[in-house]
Amino acid sequence: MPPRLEGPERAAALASLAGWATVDGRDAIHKRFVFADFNAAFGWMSRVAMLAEKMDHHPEWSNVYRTVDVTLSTHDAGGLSALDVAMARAMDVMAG
Ligand code: H2B
Repeated sequence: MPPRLEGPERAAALASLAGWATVDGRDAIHKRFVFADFNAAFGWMSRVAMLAEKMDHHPEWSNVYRTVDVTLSTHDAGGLSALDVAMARAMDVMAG
């Protein structure tokens, strides 16, 4: 498990992510994805789920119709790590 991101490395990683915001009260990031419809949302979740298994790194997320709220944090590290940044980037790419 990678260490928590800190200092300038953390700031640079956060600045490089579009639409992701830090979460109040914990070291995590959040983004709301809104898709065309439920099928697009759930299809994306399925593809992300397969990647998450491959990475052994899993999002906290919830889905309502075409909206998916995602929070990323590395539980084993107690905060944000490079794995969360990699997962955030992959999610953005997969969302198109
Ligand atoms: N996902 C996330 N987001 N953080 C973790 O620390 C984590 C995980 N740890 N998925 C993995 C699974 C760990 O529990 C297993 C045992 O490798």
